[in-house]
Amino acid sequence: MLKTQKMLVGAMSKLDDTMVMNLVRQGLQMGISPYVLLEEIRAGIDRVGELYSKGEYFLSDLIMASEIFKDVLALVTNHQGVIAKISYPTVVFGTVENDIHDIGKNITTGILRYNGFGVCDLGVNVPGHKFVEAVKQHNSPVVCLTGLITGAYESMKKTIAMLEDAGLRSRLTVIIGGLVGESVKEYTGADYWATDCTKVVEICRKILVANRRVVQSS
Ligand code: B12
Repeated sequence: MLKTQKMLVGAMSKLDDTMVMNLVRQGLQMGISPYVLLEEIRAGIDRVGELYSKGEYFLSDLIMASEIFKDVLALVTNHQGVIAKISYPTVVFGTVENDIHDIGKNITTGILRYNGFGVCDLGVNVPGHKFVEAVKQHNSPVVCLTGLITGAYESMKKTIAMLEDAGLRSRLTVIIGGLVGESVKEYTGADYWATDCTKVVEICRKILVANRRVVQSS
């Protein structure tokens, strides 16, 4: 691992935004792959998550981490050559109706983006018909729903029913995240649930390869 990369993990886990941005710029100038740099940022974010779980970091630190991550993502995706590598279809993402929690959604959409997925982020408190419109517009194979309050489960169920009514459900995979579990998956009619934001990439890749929307490189 190059010195810049090692320093990047440390700067990210210390939430030193100036240092992170400088190191990313430096890395890009040195010709380090943006994906390698983003991987180091992710390792730094993992560290922030660990410190949060131990009670050493607070929610404001998680928010800070996701803000730094957004800035880095903007920087690297503007870097020549990265956009051309984006090869996966668009995933439609949103926090469902009546729910405004979006910290986890923002982290998860960021992770999808830097793994090469297009993301149509509909925001928070999103009514079902907006998901239907977005799936049609982007011809998306995957919809991701975030929900953290009990009321979100009903909204998820309604949204999935609307996708069914629109005739889109059979070609769609629906993944739910937030404060969810197997029983919420069953209740809402979703295909997968995950509370670990890194799982989403693995699930999406599997689905897209199975549906021949991308060809797996060996
Ligand atoms: C921060 C917070 C808020 C913030 C939200 C700020 C924001 N911009 O999001 C504010 C203060 C605004 C807020 C408001 C409310 N909140 Co609140 N909030 C929280 C809190 C403390 C943390 C949530 C959070 O951001 N966690 C950190 C993120 C990173 O975790 P995460 O969202 O789970 O996301 C992770 C994974 O789930 C995954 N993920 C997320 N989405 C997706 C999607 C997919 C597809 C996948 C694969 C993965 C994935 O990725 C993330 C990283 O791994 C929780 C308590 C808790 N312990 O969860 C309560 C909590 C969720 N809130 C709660 C409540 C009740 C409310 C309010 C109703 C309070 C009120 N009376 O007004 C309002 C809700 C208003 C509304 N209509 O939505 C309750 C919900 C209880 C319930 N079962 O209904 C909780 C559980 C607190 C509690 N114990 O009572 N809240």
